[in-house]
Amino acid sequence: MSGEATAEALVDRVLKREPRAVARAMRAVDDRASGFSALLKALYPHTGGAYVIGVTGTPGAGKSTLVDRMIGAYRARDLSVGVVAVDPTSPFSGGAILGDRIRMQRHFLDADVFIRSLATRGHLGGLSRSAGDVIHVLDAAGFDIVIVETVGVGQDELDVTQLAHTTVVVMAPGMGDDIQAIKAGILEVAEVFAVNKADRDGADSTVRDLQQMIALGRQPRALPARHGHSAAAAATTHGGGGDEWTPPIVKTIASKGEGVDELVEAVGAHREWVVDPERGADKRMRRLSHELLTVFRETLARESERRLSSQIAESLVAIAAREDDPYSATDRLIGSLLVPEEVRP
Ligand SMILES: Nc1nc2c(ncn2[C@@H]2O[C@H](COP(=O)(O)OP(=O)(O)OP(=O)(O)O)[C@@H](O)[C@H]2O)c(=O)[nH]1
Ligand SMILES: [Mg+2]
Repeated sequence: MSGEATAEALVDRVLKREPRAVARAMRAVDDRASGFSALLKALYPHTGGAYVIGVTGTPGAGKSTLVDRMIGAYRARDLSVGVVAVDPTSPFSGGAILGDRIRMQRHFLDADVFIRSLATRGHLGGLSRSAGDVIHVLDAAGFDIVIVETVGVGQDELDVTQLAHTTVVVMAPGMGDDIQAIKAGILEVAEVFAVNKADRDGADSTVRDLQQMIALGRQPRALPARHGHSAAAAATTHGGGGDEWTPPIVKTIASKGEGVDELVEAVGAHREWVVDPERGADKRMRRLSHELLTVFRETLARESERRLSSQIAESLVAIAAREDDPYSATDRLIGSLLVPEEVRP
Protein backbone atom coordinates (compact mmCIF):
# COMPACT_ATOMS: atom_id res chain seq x y z
CA MET A 1 0.00 0.00 0.00
CA SER A 2 1.25 3.47 -0.72
CA GLY A 3 0.35 6.47 1.36
CA GLU A 4 -2.16 7.13 4.10
CA ALA A 5 -4.91 8.28 1.79
CA THR A 6 -4.83 5.00 -0.12
CA ALA A 7 -4.93 3.03 3.12
CA GLU A 8 -7.95 5.00 4.36
CA ALA A 9 -9.71 4.54 1.06
CA LEU A 10 -9.03 0.83 1.24
CA VAL A 11 -10.53 0.63 4.74
CA ASP A 12 -13.66 2.46 3.55
CA ARG A 13 -14.05 0.16 0.63
CA VAL A 14 -13.58 -2.95 2.76
CA LEU A 15 -16.27 -1.69 5.12
CA LYS A 16 -18.55 -1.32 2.09
CA ARG A 17 -17.67 -4.88 1.22
CA GLU A 18 -16.30 -4.14 -2.23
CA PRO A 19 -15.01 -7.52 -3.38
CA ARG A 20 -11.82 -6.18 -4.91
CA ALA A 21 -10.98 -4.17 -1.81
CA VAL A 22 -11.70 -7.14 0.45
CA ALA A 23 -9.44 -9.32 -1.70
CA ARG A 24 -6.73 -6.69 -1.68
CA ALA A 25 -6.87 -6.22 2.07
CA MET A 26 -6.72 -9.97 2.62
CA ARG A 27 -3.70 -10.21 0.38
CA ALA A 28 -2.01 -7.30 2.14
CA VAL A 29 -2.36 -8.88 5.58
CA ASP A 30 -1.40 -12.32 4.34
CA ASP A 31 1.70 -10.95 2.59
CA ARG A 32 2.56 -8.63 5.48
CA ALA A 33 2.68 -5.84 2.92
CA SER A 34 3.77 -2.50 4.30
CA GLY A 35 0.96 -0.89 6.28
CA PHE A 36 -0.78 -4.19 7.02
CA SER A 37 -0.69 -3.50 10.72
CA ALA A 38 -2.28 -0.05 10.32
CA LEU A 39 -4.92 -1.62 8.12
CA LEU A 40 -5.78 -4.19 10.80
CA LYS A 41 -5.90 -1.51 13.49
CA ALA A 42 -8.35 0.50 11.40
CA LEU A 43 -10.52 -2.53 10.68
CA TYR A 44 -10.58 -4.03 14.16
CA PRO A 45 -13.18 -1.64 15.66
CA HIS A 46 -15.57 -2.83 12.95
CA THR A 47 -15.16 -6.50 13.81
CA GLY A 48 -17.00 -8.71 16.25
CA GLY A 49 -20.17 -9.12 14.23
CA ALA A 50 -19.21 -12.26 12.35
CA TYR A 51 -19.76 -15.76 13.63
CA VAL A 52 -16.63 -17.76 12.87
CA ILE A 53 -16.93 -21.45 12.07
CA GLY A 54 -13.87 -23.66 11.69
CA VAL A 55 -14.24 -26.73 9.50
CA THR A 56 -11.43 -29.22 9.85
CA GLY A 57 -10.88 -32.94 9.50
CA THR A 58 -9.01 -35.61 7.64
CA PRO A 59 -7.93 -34.98 4.05
CA GLY A 60 -10.61 -35.91 1.55
CA ALA A 61 -13.37 -36.27 4.16
CA GLY A 62 -15.52 -33.89 2.15
CA LYS A 63 -14.86 -30.63 3.97
CA SER A 64 -15.02 -28.39 0.90
CA THR A 65 -18.13 -30.09 -0.42
CA LEU A 66 -19.73 -29.64 2.98
CA VAL A 67 -18.66 -26.00 3.23
CA ASP A 68 -20.20 -25.40 -0.17
CA ARG A 69 -23.49 -26.82 1.15
CA MET A 70 -23.23 -24.82 4.35
CA ILE A 71 -22.86 -21.66 2.28
CA GLY A 72 -26.12 -22.60 0.58
CA ALA A 73 -27.84 -23.25 3.91
CA TYR A 74 -26.75 -19.91 5.37
CA ARG A 75 -27.70 -18.05 2.21
CA ALA A 76 -31.15 -19.66 2.45
CA ARG A 77 -31.31 -18.06 5.91
CA ASP A 78 -30.38 -14.76 4.29
CA LEU A 79 -26.95 -14.58 5.93
CA SER A 80 -23.84 -13.48 4.06
CA VAL A 81 -20.87 -15.84 4.12
CA GLY A 82 -17.12 -15.36 3.80
CA VAL A 83 -14.94 -18.44 3.36
CA VAL A 84 -11.21 -18.87 3.86
CA ALA A 85 -9.74 -22.14 2.65
CA VAL A 86 -6.38 -22.80 4.26
CA ASP A 87 -4.18 -25.35 2.58
CA PRO A 88 -0.84 -25.58 4.32
CA THR A 89 0.27 -28.52 2.22
CA SER A 90 0.22 -26.55 -0.99
CA PRO A 91 1.27 -23.02 -0.06
CA PHE A 92 1.74 -21.87 -3.61
CA SER A 93 -1.80 -22.51 -4.79
CA GLY A 94 -1.70 -26.19 -5.52
CA GLY A 95 -4.35 -28.44 -6.93
CA ALA A 96 -6.44 -28.69 -3.80
CA ILE A 97 -7.11 -24.97 -3.68
CA LEU A 98 -8.12 -24.96 -7.30
CA GLY A 99 -10.40 -27.88 -6.51
CA ASP A 100 -12.00 -25.91 -3.68
CA ARG A 101 -12.65 -23.01 -5.96
CA ILE A 102 -14.30 -25.14 -8.58
CA ARG A 103 -16.34 -26.93 -5.94
CA MET A 104 -17.69 -23.69 -4.54
CA GLN A 105 -18.03 -22.03 -7.90
CA ARG A 106 -21.80 -21.89 -7.96
CA HIS A 107 -21.62 -19.16 -5.32
CA PHE A 108 -19.25 -17.01 -7.31
CA LEU A 109 -21.83 -14.65 -8.70
CA ASP A 110 -23.44 -14.10 -5.31
CA ALA A 111 -22.30 -10.77 -3.84
CA ASP A 112 -23.06 -12.04 -0.35
CA VAL A 113 -20.56 -14.84 -0.68
CA PHE A 114 -16.81 -14.33 -0.73
CA ILE A 115 -14.39 -17.23 -1.07
CA ARG A 116 -10.61 -17.03 -0.93
CA SER A 117 -7.82 -19.40 -0.25
CA LEU A 118 -5.02 -18.38 2.04
CA ALA A 119 -1.56 -18.71 0.63
CA THR A 120 0.15 -18.87 4.05
CA ARG A 121 3.70 -18.34 3.01
CA GLY A 122 4.92 -19.72 6.26
CA HIS A 123 6.02 -16.40 7.72
CA LEU A 124 6.69 -15.94 11.40
CA GLY A 125 3.58 -16.43 13.50
CA GLY A 126 2.37 -18.88 10.95
CA LEU A 127 -0.93 -20.04 9.78
CA SER A 128 -2.87 -19.07 12.83
CA ARG A 129 -1.84 -15.44 12.73
CA SER A 130 -2.56 -15.12 9.04
CA ALA A 131 -5.92 -16.81 9.31
CA GLY A 132 -6.85 -14.61 12.25
CA ASP A 133 -6.02 -11.44 10.35
CA VAL A 134 -7.89 -12.57 7.26
CA ILE A 135 -10.93 -13.42 9.40
CA HIS A 136 -10.86 -9.85 10.72
CA VAL A 137 -10.96 -8.48 7.20
CA LEU A 138 -14.05 -10.56 6.38
CA ASP A 139 -15.60 -9.70 9.73
CA ALA A 140 -15.08 -5.96 9.18
CA ALA A 141 -16.50 -6.32 5.69
CA GLY A 142 -19.70 -7.34 7.40
CA PHE A 143 -20.04 -11.01 6.58
CA ASP A 144 -22.47 -12.63 9.01
CA ILE A 145 -20.76 -16.00 8.87
CA VAL A 146 -17.06 -16.65 8.30
CA ILE A 147 -16.05 -20.24 7.56
CA VAL A 148 -12.42 -21.33 7.76
CA GLU A 149 -11.57 -24.66 6.17
CA THR A 150 -8.34 -26.33 7.25
CA VAL A 151 -6.95 -29.81 6.91
CA GLY A 152 -6.53 -30.97 10.48
CA VAL A 153 -3.19 -32.64 10.13
CA GLY A 154 -0.75 -30.68 12.23
CA GLN A 155 -0.62 -28.48 15.28
CA ASP A 156 -0.49 -25.35 13.16
CA GLU A 157 -3.71 -26.18 11.42
CA LEU A 158 -5.36 -27.17 14.67
CA ASP A 159 -4.32 -23.81 16.13
CA VAL A 160 -6.49 -22.18 13.51
CA THR A 161 -9.52 -23.78 15.11
CA GLN A 162 -8.77 -21.67 18.21
CA LEU A 163 -9.93 -18.70 16.20
CA ALA A 164 -13.34 -20.19 15.57
CA HIS A 165 -16.41 -19.77 17.74
CA THR A 166 -17.49 -23.24 16.69
CA THR A 167 -15.25 -25.95 15.29
CA VAL A 168 -16.79 -28.62 13.09
CA VAL A 169 -14.70 -31.76 12.67
CA VAL A 170 -15.51 -33.71 9.52
CA MET A 171 -14.92 -37.44 9.46
CA ALA A 172 -15.69 -40.03 6.83
CA PRO A 173 -16.22 -43.75 7.30
CA GLY A 174 -13.47 -46.18 6.56
CA MET A 175 -10.55 -43.81 6.62
CA GLY A 176 -9.02 -45.02 9.84
CA ASP A 177 -10.26 -41.76 11.24
CA ASP A 178 -10.40 -42.81 14.86
CA ILE A 179 -6.71 -43.51 15.24
CA GLN A 180 -5.67 -40.60 13.04
CA ALA A 181 -7.93 -38.21 14.88
CA ILE A 182 -6.60 -39.03 18.30
CA LYS A 183 -3.08 -38.60 17.02
CA ALA A 184 -3.79 -35.23 15.55
CA GLY A 185 -5.71 -34.01 18.57
CA ILE A 186 -8.72 -33.36 16.41
CA LEU A 187 -11.11 -34.76 18.97
CA GLU A 188 -10.18 -32.20 21.57
CA VAL A 189 -11.08 -29.29 19.33
CA ALA A 190 -14.38 -30.69 18.06
CA GLU A 191 -17.55 -28.91 19.06
CA VAL A 192 -19.66 -30.51 16.37
CA PHE A 193 -18.88 -33.71 14.50
CA ALA A 194 -20.00 -34.30 10.95
CA VAL A 195 -19.77 -37.89 9.82
CA ASN A 196 -19.81 -37.24 6.11
CA LYS A 197 -20.16 -39.74 3.27
CA ALA A 198 -22.98 -41.30 5.24
CA ASP A 199 -23.99 -42.93 1.96
CA ARG A 200 -21.05 -45.24 2.44
CA ASP A 201 -20.75 -48.38 4.50
CA GLY A 202 -19.39 -47.87 7.97
CA ALA A 203 -20.92 -44.47 8.74
CA ASP A 204 -22.87 -45.87 11.68
CA SER A 205 -19.81 -47.54 13.11
CA THR A 206 -17.89 -44.26 12.82
CA VAL A 207 -20.73 -42.58 14.72
CA ARG A 208 -20.56 -45.29 17.39
CA ASP A 209 -16.78 -44.96 17.67
CA LEU A 210 -17.14 -41.23 18.15
CA GLN A 211 -19.89 -41.65 20.72
CA GLN A 212 -17.67 -43.98 22.67
CA MET A 213 -14.72 -41.66 22.53
CA ILE A 214 -16.81 -38.71 23.61
CA ALA A 215 -18.27 -40.74 26.46
CA LEU A 216 -14.80 -41.77 27.58
CA GLY A 217 -13.42 -38.30 27.32
CA ARG A 218 -16.20 -36.30 28.91
CA GLN A 219 -19.10 -36.56 31.26
CA PRO A 220 -22.26 -36.91 29.22
CA ARG A 221 -24.09 -33.59 29.26
CA ALA A 222 -27.33 -32.37 27.80
CA LEU A 223 -27.84 -30.27 24.74
CA PRO A 224 -30.65 -27.75 25.04
CA ALA A 225 -33.78 -29.91 24.84
CA ARG A 226 -35.21 -28.18 21.80
CA HIS A 227 -32.33 -29.45 19.72
CA GLY A 228 -32.51 -32.91 21.15
CA HIS A 229 -34.38 -34.50 18.29
CA SER A 230 -33.06 -32.61 15.30
CA ALA A 231 -29.50 -31.38 15.20
CA ALA A 232 -28.41 -33.86 17.77
CA ALA A 233 -30.24 -36.75 16.20
CA ALA A 234 -27.18 -38.92 16.36
CA ALA A 235 -25.71 -37.21 19.38
CA THR A 236 -24.19 -39.00 22.26
CA THR A 237 -26.01 -39.85 25.47
CA HIS A 238 -27.76 -36.94 27.04
CA GLY A 239 -27.68 -36.50 30.74
CA GLY A 240 -27.56 -33.99 33.54
CA GLY A 241 -27.29 -30.27 33.00
CA GLY A 242 -23.99 -28.59 33.52
CA ASP A 243 -21.54 -26.33 31.86
CA GLU A 244 -19.72 -28.69 29.62
CA TRP A 245 -20.60 -28.88 25.96
CA THR A 246 -21.05 -32.33 24.48
CA PRO A 247 -20.32 -32.32 20.77
CA PRO A 248 -23.30 -33.58 18.78
CA ILE A 249 -22.66 -35.93 15.88
CA VAL A 250 -24.46 -35.24 12.63
CA LYS A 251 -24.48 -37.60 9.67
CA THR A 252 -24.17 -35.85 6.33
CA ILE A 253 -23.99 -36.65 2.64
CA ALA A 254 -22.39 -33.46 1.42
CA SER A 255 -22.45 -34.49 -2.21
CA LYS A 256 -26.27 -34.63 -2.02
CA GLY A 257 -26.78 -31.89 0.54
CA GLU A 258 -28.29 -34.30 3.06
CA GLY A 259 -27.95 -33.58 6.76
CA VAL A 260 -26.66 -30.08 6.09
CA ASP A 261 -29.59 -28.31 7.75
CA GLU A 262 -29.09 -30.50 10.80
CA LEU A 263 -25.41 -29.60 10.79
CA VAL A 264 -26.18 -25.90 10.60
CA GLU A 265 -28.65 -26.34 13.47
CA ALA A 266 -26.03 -28.11 15.55
CA VAL A 267 -23.64 -25.23 14.93
CA GLY A 268 -26.46 -22.87 15.93
CA ALA A 269 -26.97 -24.78 19.18
CA HIS A 270 -23.29 -24.44 19.99
CA ARG A 271 -23.45 -20.79 19.08
CA GLU A 272 -26.20 -20.26 21.64
CA TRP A 273 -24.01 -22.00 24.17
CA VAL A 274 -20.94 -19.90 23.34
CA VAL A 275 -22.69 -16.54 23.34
CA ASP A 276 -24.27 -17.20 26.72
CA PRO A 277 -22.68 -14.54 28.94
CA GLU A 278 -21.60 -17.04 31.59
CA ARG A 279 -21.26 -20.47 30.05
CA GLY A 280 -19.21 -19.40 27.05
CA ALA A 281 -16.99 -16.94 28.93
CA ASP A 282 -14.02 -19.29 29.22
CA LYS A 283 -14.13 -20.21 25.58
CA ARG A 284 -14.37 -16.57 24.56
CA MET A 285 -11.43 -15.59 26.75
CA ARG A 286 -9.33 -18.50 25.45
CA ARG A 287 -10.05 -17.34 21.94
CA LEU A 288 -9.03 -13.75 22.65
CA SER A 289 -5.98 -14.83 24.59
CA HIS A 290 -4.88 -17.06 21.74
CA GLU A 291 -5.27 -14.17 19.36
CA LEU A 292 -3.43 -11.60 21.45
CA LEU A 293 -0.56 -13.97 22.21
CA THR A 294 -0.22 -14.98 18.58
CA VAL A 295 0.06 -11.36 17.48
CA PHE A 296 2.33 -10.53 20.41
CA ARG A 297 4.74 -13.39 19.72
CA GLU A 298 4.98 -12.69 16.04
CA THR A 299 5.58 -9.00 16.59
CA LEU A 300 8.07 -9.60 19.39
CA ALA A 301 10.13 -12.01 17.29
CA ARG A 302 10.07 -9.76 14.24
CA GLU A 303 10.96 -6.61 16.20
CA SER A 304 13.69 -8.37 18.17
CA GLU A 305 15.36 -9.70 15.07
CA ARG A 306 15.20 -6.29 13.50
CA ARG A 307 16.73 -4.51 16.51
CA LEU A 308 19.38 -7.12 17.11
CA SER A 309 20.30 -7.77 13.50
CA SER A 310 23.90 -6.58 13.81
CA GLN A 311 24.46 -8.50 17.05
CA ILE A 312 22.92 -11.58 15.46
CA ALA A 313 25.36 -11.22 12.56
CA GLU A 314 28.29 -10.89 14.99
CA SER A 315 27.14 -13.95 16.93
CA LEU A 316 26.96 -15.95 13.74
CA VAL A 317 30.56 -15.16 12.94
CA ALA A 318 31.62 -16.14 16.47
CA ILE A 319 29.62 -19.38 16.36
CA ALA A 320 31.09 -20.28 12.97
CA ALA A 321 34.57 -19.82 14.48
CA ARG A 322 33.50 -22.02 17.42
CA GLU A 323 34.17 -19.14 19.77
CA ASP A 324 30.53 -19.02 20.76
CA ASP A 325 27.52 -21.32 20.80
CA PRO A 326 23.87 -20.68 19.91
CA TYR A 327 22.77 -21.03 23.53
CA SER A 328 25.14 -18.50 25.04
CA ALA A 329 24.52 -16.22 22.08
CA THR A 330 20.76 -16.42 22.70
CA ASP A 331 21.21 -15.58 26.39
CA ARG A 332 23.23 -12.52 25.42
CA LEU A 333 20.84 -11.45 22.69
CA ILE A 334 17.86 -11.66 25.02
CA GLY A 335 19.84 -9.88 27.71
CA SER A 336 20.57 -6.94 25.48
CA LEU A 337 16.95 -6.88 24.34
CA LEU A 338 15.70 -6.59 27.91
CA VAL A 339 18.22 -3.92 28.92
CA PRO A 340 17.80 -0.93 26.63
CA GLU A 341 20.96 0.35 25.05
CA GLU A 342 20.87 3.70 26.93
CA VAL A 343 21.24 2.05 30.33
CA ARG A 344 23.71 -0.64 29.35
CA PRO A 345 27.13 -0.14 30.99
N1 LIG B 1 -19.82 -40.63 -1.56
C1 LIG B 1 -19.63 -39.39 -1.12
N2 LIG B 1 -18.63 -38.66 -1.61
C2 LIG B 1 -18.46 -37.40 -1.15
C3 LIG B 1 -19.32 -36.85 -0.16
N3 LIG B 1 -18.91 -35.60 0.11
C4 LIG B 1 -17.83 -35.38 -0.66
N4 LIG B 1 -17.55 -36.44 -1.43
C5 LIG B 1 -16.46 -36.61 -2.40
O1 LIG B 1 -15.24 -36.75 -1.69
C6 LIG B 1 -14.15 -36.16 -2.41
C7 LIG B 1 -13.41 -35.19 -1.52
O2 LIG B 1 -14.25 -34.10 -1.23
P1 LIG B 1 -13.69 -32.69 -0.77
O3 LIG B 1 -14.87 -31.86 -0.43
O4 LIG B 1 -12.69 -32.16 -1.72
O5 LIG B 1 -12.93 -33.13 0.56
P2 LIG B 1 -11.96 -32.22 1.44
O6 LIG B 1 -12.08 -32.78 2.82
O7 LIG B 1 -12.25 -30.79 1.28
O8 LIG B 1 -10.56 -32.58 0.82
P3 LIG B 1 -9.16 -31.81 1.12
O9 LIG B 1 -9.44 -30.34 1.21
O10 LIG B 1 -8.33 -32.17 -0.05
O11 LIG B 1 -8.64 -32.39 2.39
C8 LIG B 1 -14.79 -35.50 -3.62
O12 LIG B 1 -14.63 -36.35 -4.73
C9 LIG B 1 -16.24 -35.37 -3.24
O13 LIG B 1 -17.11 -35.37 -4.36
C10 LIG B 1 -20.39 -37.66 0.33
O14 LIG B 1 -21.17 -37.28 1.20
N5 LIG B 1 -20.49 -38.92 -0.18
MG1 LIG C 1 -10.95 -29.12 0.79
